[in-house]
Amino acid sequence: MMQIAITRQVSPSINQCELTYLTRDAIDLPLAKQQHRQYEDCLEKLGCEVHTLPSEENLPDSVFVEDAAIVLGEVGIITRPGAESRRPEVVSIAGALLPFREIFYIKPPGTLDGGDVLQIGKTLYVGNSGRSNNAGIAQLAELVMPFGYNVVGVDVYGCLHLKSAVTQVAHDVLLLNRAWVNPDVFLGLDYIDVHPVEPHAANALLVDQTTVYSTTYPLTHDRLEKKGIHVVAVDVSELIKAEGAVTCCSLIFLA
Ligand code: CIR
Repeated sequence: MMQIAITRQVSPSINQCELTYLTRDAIDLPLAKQQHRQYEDCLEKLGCEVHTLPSEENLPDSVFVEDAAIVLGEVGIITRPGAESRRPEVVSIAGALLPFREIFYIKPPGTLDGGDVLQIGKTLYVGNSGRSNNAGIAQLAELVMPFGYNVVGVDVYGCLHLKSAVTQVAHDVLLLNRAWVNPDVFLGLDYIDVHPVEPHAANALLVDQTTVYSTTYPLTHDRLEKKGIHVVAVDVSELIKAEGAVTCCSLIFLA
């Protein structure tokens, strides 16, 4: 079994990206590309075989491949992103997943962004966000039920996606911002709070035993290390200006 990571090169139009909670700040395209390459190098070092799709000139947010699909052990779900400008992104992602998984689709009126789906074992926590609606969450629940997954809808407040508010940093440990999500939802799991001056710091990418984490949040990084979490830092500052972070730049699965 190989660990596959699907990524996509940064779009030359990334400065036209969707923004919801951030104000627009110029993104340095060459630097964004360089940071993205370093992110891919990091995944490779962690044992992933990186499959990079070519950049999409007219899809500003297409580097954020996580939002276009949910890849489970048994099946791939192609999403219907909440932002209309992002819907065409799924076509090439479906093509990239087809060799590895049977594919199902979220259909209108459902909307769902992969950034709203946090998988912990056989439970899929799904953010009821500005991007994912009840119809999308219900369709997902129906599609994955035959494979033994349980879908739990989670309210999120004041952030883009569920995984802006909470991610997994170790087998049974989450990193979260309790202003954006209620920790009581995650019964039986331990959690670490982001440092109060770093509200955006809850997005971490767990690859096996290692947590890939942005250099932008040193205070929360310290908290993770003090709790014994093994962290590898990557600088994704330009992608953060597009309201993205470390989970959203890849789709990682075994094949
Ligand atoms: C958007 O608003 O859709 C993009 N600018 C950012 C998406 C980030 N995706 C993610 O965190 N899963």
